[in-house]
Amino acid sequence: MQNTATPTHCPYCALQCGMNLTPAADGSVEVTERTDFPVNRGALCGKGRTAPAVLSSGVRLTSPLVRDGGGALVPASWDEALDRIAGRLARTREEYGADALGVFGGGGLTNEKAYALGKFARVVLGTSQIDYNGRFCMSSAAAAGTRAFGLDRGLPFPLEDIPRTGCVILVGSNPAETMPPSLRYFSELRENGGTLIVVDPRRTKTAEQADLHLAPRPGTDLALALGMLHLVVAEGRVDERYVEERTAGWEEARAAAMAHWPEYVERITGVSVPELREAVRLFCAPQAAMVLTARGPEQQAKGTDTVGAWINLCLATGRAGRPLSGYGCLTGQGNGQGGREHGQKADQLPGYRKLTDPAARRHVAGVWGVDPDSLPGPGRSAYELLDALGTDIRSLLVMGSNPVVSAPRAAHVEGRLRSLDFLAVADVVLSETAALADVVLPVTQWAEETGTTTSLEGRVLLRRRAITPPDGVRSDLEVLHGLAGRLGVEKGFPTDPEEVFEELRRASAGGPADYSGISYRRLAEEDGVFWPCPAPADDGTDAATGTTGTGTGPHPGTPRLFLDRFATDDGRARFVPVTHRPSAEEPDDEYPVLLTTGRVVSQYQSGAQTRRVDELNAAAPGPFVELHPRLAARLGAAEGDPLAVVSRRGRAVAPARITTGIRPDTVFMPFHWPGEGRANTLTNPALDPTSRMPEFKVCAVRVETVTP
Ligand SMILES: Nc1nc2c(c(=O)[nH]1)N[C@H]1C(S)=C(S)[C@@H](COP(=O)(O)OP(=O)(O)OC[C@H]3O[C@@H](n4cnc5c(=O)[nH]c(N)nc54)[C@H](O)[C@@H]3O)O[C@H]1N2
Ligand SMILES: Nc1nc2c(c(=O)[nH]1)N[C@H]1C(S)=C(S)[C@@H](COP(=O)(O)OP(=O)(O)OC[C@H]3O[C@@H](n4cnc5c(=O)[nH]c(N)nc54)[C@H](O)[C@@H]3O)O[C@H]1N2
Ligand code: SF4
Ligand SMILES: [Mo]
Repeated sequence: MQNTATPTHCPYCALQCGMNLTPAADGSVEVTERTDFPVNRGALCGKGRTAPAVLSSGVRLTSPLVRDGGGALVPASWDEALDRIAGRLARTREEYGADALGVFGGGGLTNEKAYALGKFARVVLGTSQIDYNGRFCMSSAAAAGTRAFGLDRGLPFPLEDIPRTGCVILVGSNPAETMPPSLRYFSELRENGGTLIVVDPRRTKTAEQADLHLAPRPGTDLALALGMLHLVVAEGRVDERYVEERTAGWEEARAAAMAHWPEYVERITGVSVPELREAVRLFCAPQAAMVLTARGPEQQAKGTDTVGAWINLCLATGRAGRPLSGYGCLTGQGNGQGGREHGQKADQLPGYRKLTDPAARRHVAGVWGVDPDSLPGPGRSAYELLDALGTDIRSLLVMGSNPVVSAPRAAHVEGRLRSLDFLAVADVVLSETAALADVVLPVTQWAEETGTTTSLEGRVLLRRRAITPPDGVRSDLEVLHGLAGRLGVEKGFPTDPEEVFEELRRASAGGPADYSGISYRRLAEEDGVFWPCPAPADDGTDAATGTTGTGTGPHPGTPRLFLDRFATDDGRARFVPVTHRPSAEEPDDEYPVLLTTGRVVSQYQSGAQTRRVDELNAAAPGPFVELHPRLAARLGAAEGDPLAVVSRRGRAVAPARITTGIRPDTVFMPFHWPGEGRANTLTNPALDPTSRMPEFKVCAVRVETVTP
């Protein structure tokens, strides 16, 4: 082990803050400040600072576990555990066919793991039934970005552009809690004279810093964006020349927007006409402006159209594909971006290629050394896959997700998981999902292994191994290698991450997310490399595509996309005509209140990792129901009283947290906890028709006081 600090990145969110890991005297590691990485310049949130706590053996898994005859999980050897998984998967395939095998991945997995997992499903198992938790994350923004721009990269520009633009609209994004070190980009924007508009049904810590806070009813962002576009047209603020030169489809989109009169939009959203006008004035006043969305508008059954409406606003005003202007999505998980590019998604092959594209199948099959016809077609989306467990899908491998806590309609999903013939989970801790498994595999963590992630900026980064893992754990790559061998595929699943990355480069070459010009050596020397980064001819890595490079040395990477043209066939961005529609579940007499869900700063996702850290638990000990004093008074509830929140899916109980910072018609629950206070017991799995994103951000509930 090195005695000096190892520069690496945080295991949690998509900001991928740089940090140094320094070995401590007792063999553990300490997080120390790393100021050379430009994105966070040393700043970390509490989760990043305390991440090493999850490395300690008291809270993590250090031995494989298998179910014994009495149904208890007991320690077993690696051979026994892997043999059992391979045997059961093979038996399921024999009895029911390859599509009875399911694989569920995660956006926290490194690029190497996500790539190997997708290849494992298609090549070793031969199943089409693979998807991952990123479907629950930014899939609506990805679908809308692809539709409008021909390419989805969360942010098409680096964060450093934010302070230099004129106005930013942050829609359903709460970086004060979800990416605290990124807040400085927004405060610098304001110091530079720019304006910040926040759209959120709650007056969050982020909204408190805004020049203008719009608080729409949950699920109505689509109407809000259309109302703003209506005003842009009515006030003569359309950038006609830009629309003419760089876009297509304006007439239809314009007609759709004109049907959304400001007064009508006010009735739908609760945002007043003067507020709408003010938002349009602030957004259109400067030369450059941006719209950034996160999960608020995206996690809706109309998320793709909702993001499309915000993109239309950017296009009509000439604010996309120009310096310091554009639409971006703030991706969430540590490798939320790379995790959606390399093939763990149901319809995808590495390099952001489509599984239905014959040329893409030929290219990737060539790299994998298999017949293109042997590759299965697209499978089901995440919720649909979970919903099919125990019926069409009989055995499941989970790697990097905890759906018992994080999936919508979670009690039902938990039941589906229990109804499986066989469940295997690879995790670092005994998550609520791992606790249901027949075999649990303990894997290495960020600080113990090398790998790459792609941050919310599209910046590919190198995470370095800083310490030796404890005895008894193996990496996810070793797991896939071990299972592939037992299932008769001896080659093609190396355990060395760099070897996997070298293959990923070739598989991605020529695809939309081209990594072929990126190497571990480059990543070790640079502050990351933005994709696309094709390999030049002299690099020798373009053999797979036959593409000839420019001969001008390494490609610099692409921090800014679309400045000359969009990634569509004709280079023009596409307007999509969209119109308002209600949420899948609107309030009624029985369920009169809207529930929305989200995050708090000191817990991460399903909480599997952060609920094992004392300091974070002290700061955020459990679930709560945030509600307005007026609603509390109607219920007769005081601060801290237990409240039952009941939806058509189930009932959850958590203490009241009363605040004027939320709409009186809405309650909010964070989703980080299992058990009685599990928010996802309540959520509605209504899916967006394009992205298949569930409606996490709005459903109808009834709130009741509970007599203890
Ligand atoms: N502390 C912490 N940080 C995290 C995570 C975590 O779990 N904990 N997770 C990471 C991941 S994977 C992700 S995806 C990101 C998510 O990052 P964010 O999107 O910032 O987080 P959320 O809290 O899910 O949602 C943001 C806001 O949307 C608002 N909202 C709810 N309904 C609506 C609506 O209908 N319209 C609008 N406009 N807003 C609405 C909520 O009030 C909330 O303040 O965070 C990342 N960072
Ligand atoms: N109600 C509601 N529900 C939501 C959301 C919401 O806003 N509201 N947000 C959704 C979003 S955006 C997301 S991203 C999902 C996330 O939900 P989950 O998919 O449940 O996310 P995590 O809790 O991060 O789960 C990751 C699991 O993998 C383990 N793990 C971490 N690293 C590794 C690794 O390298 N290898 C392996 N094998 N395991 C690893 C962790 O210990 C943990 O158990 O939740 C979704 N659910
Ligand atoms: S903001 Fe995200 S990447 Fe940065 S320290 Fe916190 S969790 Fe880690
Ligand atoms: Mo996410």
